[in-house]
Amino acid sequence: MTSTAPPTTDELRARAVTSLHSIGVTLPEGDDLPARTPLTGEHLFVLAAATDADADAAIAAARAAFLTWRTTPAPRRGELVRRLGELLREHKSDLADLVTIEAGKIRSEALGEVQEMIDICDFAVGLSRQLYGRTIASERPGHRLAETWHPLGVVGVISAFNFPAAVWSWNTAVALVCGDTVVWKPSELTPLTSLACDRLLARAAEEAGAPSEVHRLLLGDRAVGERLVDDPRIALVSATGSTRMGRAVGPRVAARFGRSLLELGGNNAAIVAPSADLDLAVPAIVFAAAGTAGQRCTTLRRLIVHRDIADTLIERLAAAYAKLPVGDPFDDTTLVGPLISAAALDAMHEAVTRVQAEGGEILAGGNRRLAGAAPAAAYIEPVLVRVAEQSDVVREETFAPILYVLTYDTLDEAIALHNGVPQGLSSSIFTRDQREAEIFLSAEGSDCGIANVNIGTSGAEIGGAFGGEKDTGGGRESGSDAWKAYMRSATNTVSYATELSLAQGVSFL
Ligand code: UN1
Repeated sequence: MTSTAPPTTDELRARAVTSLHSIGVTLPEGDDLPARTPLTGEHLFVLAAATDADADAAIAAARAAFLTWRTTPAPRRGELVRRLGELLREHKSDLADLVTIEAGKIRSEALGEVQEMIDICDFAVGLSRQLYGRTIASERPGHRLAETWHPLGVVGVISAFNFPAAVWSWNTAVALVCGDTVVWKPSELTPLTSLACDRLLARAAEEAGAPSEVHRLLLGDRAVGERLVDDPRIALVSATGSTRMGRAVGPRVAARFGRSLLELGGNNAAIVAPSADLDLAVPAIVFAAAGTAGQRCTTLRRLIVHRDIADTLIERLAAAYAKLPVGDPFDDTTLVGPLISAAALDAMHEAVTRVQAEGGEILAGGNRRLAGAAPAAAYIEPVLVRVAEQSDVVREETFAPILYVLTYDTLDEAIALHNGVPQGLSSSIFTRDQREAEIFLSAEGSDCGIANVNIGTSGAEIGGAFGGEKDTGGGRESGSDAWKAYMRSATNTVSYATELSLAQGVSFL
């Protein structure tokens, strides 16, 4: 396969300017925060990072806004999110352009990311009328027990480059209807997308009559994130990123009794059983492993295949990998765009070298592409590699398109391999055997927060709760009842009796 070269940096800059203008963004010009594109690896603009004083002012403004926002009726709060969803529909293409330019996603996945934002806005608008608490039967006559959900405070959102817009929207749309305000520290690799999201929300607030301070954006590096982590005015820190980052964030927030919601690394696996429908499994596996250039936290990184079908499946996968178009993500025929940076490419090379030294056999991929046309960019063919055992390198998350193939003989063995890694985000089994599928989904099966049957590990819908166990951090975002993390509950005991009665049969006075 030949690779289509990306547009020039000047062309990408012009395209970014068109999208930013259409959305209404004015760039904060400065000299300390470069906005770059992985398509060419070059700088587009240099922006200004937030200072410590900016961070302090943003947190103070969001805290002050919380005091009024929390008493705004939830369905009214939903109107703000509804307007945001409408603006996202209107600017879907503009925002997707920025996602492609900054994160390197192919067009279809960039549009999918914005669709995911629209979906969560719809979900959150519905939720704004469904923040239900339970009524509980009291043990005492003339008493009523109830659970009430109240807004929590300012939510600090720390997000990663790979979903530069959608992860913000999962947190922000839900937090806003829950009555919280938000201060956002996006990845320093995707400032333009963040500015566009912030602007769309500011416009939605203006048009919906909500205070603009319900949301504050802080561009900058790790130090800005640390401000959010340590500031007692931030009630909840919702952080997406590496396990290393989560290990630093979790204890620091806990030390001040703040709440954290961590969505960290994954090392997602799929088991392919002998009865699997391979016509379904092959494209599902290739999308999950090579899609987004292997840079989703839900990316499929380990394939655990029954020995009887291993050769057949490997042959089919290797053939599909050999045909994967790698190159310009704006080209409609491309399926794999660039890695985010040269450092990501180095990490990928290092992992592949280690696994080869252990006897791993490269079955497909691994060649660099477009090194002449875009020398500062990191285009690479996704790698398929057969390994004999689940060694340390296989047990680590390398944020790149490497799929390790392991074989198994019994389902017990497959599940043990599957769960034998530190992370626990997403998982799947391909089988037509209902018993196997149910065992995989049961308490003795997958230990992940997401467990699928006959569909890959990535590309979860927003309606379910999203997150994982073990080193993935334990948080749940997005749908289902994940909203409860953004609120505080109060248990109310109300007596309408004429005589005092104490619980547990205690008598006094
Ligand atoms: C992430 O990679 O941080 O399930 C989020 C998925 C997407 C979200 C991924 N809906 O792959």
